[in-house]
Amino acid sequence: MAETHTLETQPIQRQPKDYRSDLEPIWCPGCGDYGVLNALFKAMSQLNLDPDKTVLVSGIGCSSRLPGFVVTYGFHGVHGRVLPVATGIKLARPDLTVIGVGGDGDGYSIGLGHFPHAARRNIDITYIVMNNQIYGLTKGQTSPTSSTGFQTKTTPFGNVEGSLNPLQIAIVSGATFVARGYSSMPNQLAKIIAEAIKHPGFALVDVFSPCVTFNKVQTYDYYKGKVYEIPDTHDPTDKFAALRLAEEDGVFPVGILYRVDRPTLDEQIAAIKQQAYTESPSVEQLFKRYQ
Ligand SMILES: Cc1ncc(C[n+]2csc(CCOP(=O)(O)OP(=O)(O)O)c2C)c(N)n1
Ligand code: SF4
Repeated sequence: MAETHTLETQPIQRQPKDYRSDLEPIWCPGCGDYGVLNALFKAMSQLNLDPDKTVLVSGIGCSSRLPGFVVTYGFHGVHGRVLPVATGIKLARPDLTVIGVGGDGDGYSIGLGHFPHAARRNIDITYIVMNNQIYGLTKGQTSPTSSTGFQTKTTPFGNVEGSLNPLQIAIVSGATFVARGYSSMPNQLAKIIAEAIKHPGFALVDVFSPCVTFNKVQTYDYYKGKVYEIPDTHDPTDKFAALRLAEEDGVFPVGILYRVDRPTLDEQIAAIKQQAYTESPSVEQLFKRYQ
């Protein structure tokens, strides 16, 4: 009698290591981006994401190398252009999980024009920004999140500019999920990233990710005692409470600051497409309309 084979009916539970590609990260030893990568592996495993249905999109920078280290589809794009590329992918293929990654220079300087628009459109993507408050890849210039007074190669006498607050910009622009993580708290960061990916809508996860080579101010020691977990008593639907948390200076709340529900861009576009297919007039009717 021929041997019978039963089809695998149980979904495979992927482990964090299953998402690791053959490419070894070339970040400096101690770079915070390793913690972010590990947290992402954990989050992907917690959600059992299918690599064939997941796309990582990045710009340019040390942090933007991340898609190469993960077994998913990846798009290493142009500096500052994570969000338009990610938006296009999500609109073309709403069935995919789309995750944008990059640095604070990439996202909040050259890419800032795209940031409030992705937030207000509420496109269903997750955007993880590895915020080291400096340009790492180009060897240590100030970024928009660099602190005032910060001495770098471009600001040898100290940075005279104020720093922008990405969490507040995201909240006031209409993002429906806004969180902060810390690369040295990978378990908490993994939970935040998993919640962000599950969230239907634009989800920002800004992550403190120290640059050990060029940022000698915002170091691991600097964050010690300053980073604290947002207490359960915080109501993440309270916009003003979220803005106040984001405003805190000298101490840094990590966790989910803001989370609300609103229709996403991709579901609204899909509905309009459906309407256009079912209600579109014939060519003859269109000609008549313009006669
Ligand atoms: C259009 C364009 N402008 C400038 C650059 C040079 N450049 C490459 S990476 C980078 C900044 C990277 O800093 P950040 O995004 O903070 O990432 P990090 O390297 O710190 O992870 C810059 C200015 C570029 N590649 N393309
Ligand atoms: S230069 Fe900084 S950001 Fe780039 S890999 Fe090294 S530590 Fe990380």
